[in-house]
Amino acid sequence: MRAYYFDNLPGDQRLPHDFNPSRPVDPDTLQSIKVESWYIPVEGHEDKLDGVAKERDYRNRDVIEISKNGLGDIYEEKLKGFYKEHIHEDEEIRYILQGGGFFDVRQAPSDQWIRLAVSAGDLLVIPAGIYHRFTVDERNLTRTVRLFKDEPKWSAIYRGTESESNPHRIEYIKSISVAA
Ligand code: KMT
Ligand code: NI
Repeated sequence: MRAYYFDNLPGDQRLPHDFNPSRPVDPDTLQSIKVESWYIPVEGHEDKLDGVAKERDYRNRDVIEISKNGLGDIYEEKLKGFYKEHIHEDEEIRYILQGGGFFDVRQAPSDQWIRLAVSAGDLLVIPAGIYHRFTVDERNLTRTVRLFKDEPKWSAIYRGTESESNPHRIEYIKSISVAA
């Protein structure tokens, strides 16, 4: 996984949006906003992924293919939805099987976007309460395992007044201020 500051320029969300020269984000910065990642080669990943799932109490999972093929007519609409800034009340855990994409996460308190470029083998954990969004890249394909603590339910809370007062948002902000 590569992490760098998003260039904030208009244009296709599927393009890298890397500054020139690039402004990489170091592991300490990712740690300070509670983003975690591992690399597990896809070939023979099952046991290792099961290990992480067991250790962190992720009891459910499904596989989703974000592509024209996988989603058909709703592909473009889904892409727009994933790219709308939101939070969740649980961690977002993704293991990329094929293709890749970009998870953009907001660094607090500066509110700068950090772009996480993921490809096959990347396991990414985005904490509850962090503002983020997702897009496929120019490959137009992300096949990913979604891991869940409980039932595979997934609701997004879009950024606004309500998200700001959400207890998981407040808890997240508190947790990163103490850690800093
Ligand atoms: C989310 O909530 O941001 C997503 O599930 C993105 C799609 S999974 C790569
Ligand atoms: Ni999300």
